[in-house]
Amino acid sequence: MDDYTRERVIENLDVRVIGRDLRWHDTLPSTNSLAMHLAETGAPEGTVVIAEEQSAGRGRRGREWVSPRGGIWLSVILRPGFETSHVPLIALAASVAAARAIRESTGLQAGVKWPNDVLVGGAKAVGILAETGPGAAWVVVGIGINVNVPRALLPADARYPATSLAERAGSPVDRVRLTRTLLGELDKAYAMLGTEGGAAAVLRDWRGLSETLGQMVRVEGDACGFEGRAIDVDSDGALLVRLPGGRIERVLAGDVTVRGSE
Ligand code: BT5
Repeated sequence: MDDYTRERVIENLDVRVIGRDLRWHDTLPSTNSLAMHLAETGAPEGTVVIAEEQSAGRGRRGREWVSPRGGIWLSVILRPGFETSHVPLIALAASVAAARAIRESTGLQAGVKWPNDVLVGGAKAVGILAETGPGAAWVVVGIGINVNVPRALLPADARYPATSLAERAGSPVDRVRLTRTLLGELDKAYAMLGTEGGAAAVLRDWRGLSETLGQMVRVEGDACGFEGRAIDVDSDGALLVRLPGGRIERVLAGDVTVRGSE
């Protein structure tokens, strides 16, 4: 296994905000849960919580996130000064940052899938969970990357196939380099979001890495399911899906399976 330590991750780390304070744990129930508690009790923006393993990792909608040793499991505390309607863009920006970091540090062709997964070879290598405090006083962005996680430990769901970077690369991946690159990319993306025109730039980057747009998709929302062609993301991060009759649905939350380009 690679030599994954706090000291090696923070050595001369060149970041403006994200990763200024790095809390490292061997095992936690969930880095998001601890980061939310820290955010509630005043931890500064940019604080990052890392665990080498999570015993109760969480996905969206109360789902489980499998997080054994060998992965990168981290959460970032943000205190965005901008409108709450931009909060979904933070998760999109995080998926762009994760895809870029994977490309830069491994050469693998990572892409993004709406709402905020990162895929490698069409399978999910990264999951992102953004959770918002009262009045959007804070946002915790949790990122889980299957780096050197053995294939056998990942869930086997044919609709949402999972993969690890080591599986795709054919050899173990250096988590120190990937974590450092990820924190740097997150720092840049978050700084950009706060600037004039930054939201549009994040959406442009997301479109450029997207494996969802142009595809026929099935959307499962809270109360409904339908199929159509994913045509774009809206300025608030909603997925725009054209139904067979031509009507366009805006999807703000839900799960998407890609049916192909036909
Ligand atoms: C996500 O949810 O993809 C968000 C995952 C966020 C995980 C990070 S790790 C650090 C931080 N601390 C936490 O507690 N969470 C965050 P969702 O889109 O709902 O996907 C969950 C589904 O993905 C599950 O129902 C499984 O089918 C599948 N799954 C579970 N573990 C997986 C894994 N390690 N790799 C790929 N797929 C997985």
